[in-house]
Amino acid sequence: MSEHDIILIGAPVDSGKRRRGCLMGPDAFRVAGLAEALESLGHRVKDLGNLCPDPVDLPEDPHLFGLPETVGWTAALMRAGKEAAAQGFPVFLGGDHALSMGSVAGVAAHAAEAGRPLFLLWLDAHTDFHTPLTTASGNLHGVSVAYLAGREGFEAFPAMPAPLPMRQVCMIGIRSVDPGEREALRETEVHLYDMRHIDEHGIRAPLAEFLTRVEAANGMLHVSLDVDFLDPAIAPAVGTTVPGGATLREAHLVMEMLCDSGLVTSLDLVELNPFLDERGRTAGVMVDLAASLFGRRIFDRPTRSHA
Ligand code: HAR
Ligand code: MN
Ligand code: MN
Ligand code: MN
Repeated sequence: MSEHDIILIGAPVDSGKRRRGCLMGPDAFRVAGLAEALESLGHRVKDLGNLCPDPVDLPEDPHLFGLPETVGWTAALMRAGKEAAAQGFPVFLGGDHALSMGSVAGVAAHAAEAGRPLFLLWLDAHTDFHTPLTTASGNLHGVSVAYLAGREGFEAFPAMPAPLPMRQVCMIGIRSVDPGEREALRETEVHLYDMRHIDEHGIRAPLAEFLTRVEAANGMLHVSLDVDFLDPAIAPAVGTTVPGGATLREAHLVMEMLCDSGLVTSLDLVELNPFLDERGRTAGVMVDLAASLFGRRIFDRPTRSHA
């Protein structure tokens, strides 16, 4: 993989759900040695430090948790993401998954200006396809993909500058879907691979198929990696553990294939709650996965090994 100008953007978003702790995520990634790992792979790394949410003049919504703060984060991250995408390879250090409304929207705005389609790889136990109107929990980390797709119910949020066609979205690792999400997803052209699909066919085939489509479209590719994509046995530091997740080997293969493809242009590392970690173990796994995405490998192989 070629060298990148990597821009680390701390996004200590903790307003997307009730259980606190993700605000410590960006610093846990730093302490676990993310920048050093990426530099050792030959990349230039600039850490912008942690962002703050924009102040917004909006009342709380009794049905939703942390709406004004989450709207403020979306605005701030959208701006920062658009700017960083024009300068290098943004890596958003979360922070809970509500941050992806801003990060992906910003990158999408950049892609639209560059005249390229943006594809989104959502590595998660959850589909995060609720809207503020359908969520039962009121937790806004569960609505990010719906916002990015331009679904209704987001009037309080900044307008999504370039809504993503769902056929450009691929979800892998899915194993917790609410009825409202399932129904809404059925109406879309999302490429969705649940854990049963992975068990039956392996993780390589669906990812290779998606990467082929990204390449054929000359697309940009944003990867959003939720800690709970991984099995809780290897990644306990997340508030919404779901058993039966990706193994360490599956996750590394995904990252190595993404690296070989040369197609990834931005990345979120989200939902790490260091308060729930065991001696920094989960933060370490996430840093290792990021290193695989940026070129760490056991031996060199021909590039484009997914083709
Ligand atoms: N679907 C559930 C809800 O809306 C759980 C969402 C959990 N989301 C995350 N990120 N942890 O994927 O409340
Ligand atoms: Mn998520
Ligand atoms: Mn999740
Ligand atoms: Mn390819």
